[in-house]
Amino acid sequence: MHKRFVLQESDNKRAITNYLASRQRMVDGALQAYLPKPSIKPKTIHKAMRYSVFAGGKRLRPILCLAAAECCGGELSAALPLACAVECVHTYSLIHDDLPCMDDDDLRRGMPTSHKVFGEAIAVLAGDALLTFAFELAAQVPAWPRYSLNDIIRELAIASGSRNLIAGQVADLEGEGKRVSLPALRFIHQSKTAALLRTSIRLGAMSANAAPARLQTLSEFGMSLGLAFQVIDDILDVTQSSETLGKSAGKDLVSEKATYPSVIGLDQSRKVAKRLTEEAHRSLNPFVSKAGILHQLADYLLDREY
Ligand code: GRG
Repeated sequence: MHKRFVLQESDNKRAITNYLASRQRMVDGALQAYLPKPSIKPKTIHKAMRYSVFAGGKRLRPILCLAAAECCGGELSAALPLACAVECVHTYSLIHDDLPCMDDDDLRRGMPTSHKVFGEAIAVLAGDALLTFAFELAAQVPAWPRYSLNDIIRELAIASGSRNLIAGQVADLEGEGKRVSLPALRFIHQSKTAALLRTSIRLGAMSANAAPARLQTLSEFGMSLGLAFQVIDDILDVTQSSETLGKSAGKDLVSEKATYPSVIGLDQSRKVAKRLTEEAHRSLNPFVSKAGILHQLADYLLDREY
């Protein structure tokens, strides 16, 4: 490979790593400020909420929300409550997914899971409280000329509800130990992963009062990116260690979960992830040059190791 190209590649990698670190700090600072303090009664629940939120997640959904707002010419401060709201929904889903009655996992974000630390009842309640808190956060944004507060709340509710996030979890649980077709697997990925990713991006765009055509473009980007993200998650489950992932690796195989590698094999899964990422890039064409950071995030996610 040409030396200049190698240099440029490592510069790009450094730039995106710095970008992610600075956005993570911004999101962490906002979550620190927004979440009820651990000294507020009942202390146990507020400690449990904070424990999982600050256990070390990548903050991918809030970062995408902020990036979409920026690409549409919006203010980061306007998108921040929504960015934090999607992270709260995401963290709730992880706490509940780890419960003994679901995936029964001991490790998440490199730390013992909520029910291991606080017990099952408090873990259920911490998840419930984070889901509810997400709506409290979303309800504090103003209306924008094109998007009412109803639109915002409805967007978050639909992505988190029984036709998306929960639909995916139900189909995932019901598919365990069974032969799952590729369309059924795509439905699981679309619902349990891509819908919330897409909504994170849409909420960012809505906070920038994006024109409907722009919102549609970003929805398509979010869906392809979300599907690619889950295929990569499936691949990492079989190729990486628990230490690298911060969660139990190889779990999908043990619980006989339908995944891309189990249905079409690792090589084909890598091709699918690449194709979906290319689709995500293509869907941004109408943005011409204004979506640079979204392109970079898509490439970063394809190459990620955890
Ligand atoms: C509603 C209980 C319930 C579950 C919904 C989201 C979910 C279904 C289950 C959680 C486990 C899982 C495999 C979700 C798919 C999405 C996904 C790959 C989550 C992990 O996201 P990352 O890698 O996690 O962004 P961090 O910890 O970095 O935030």
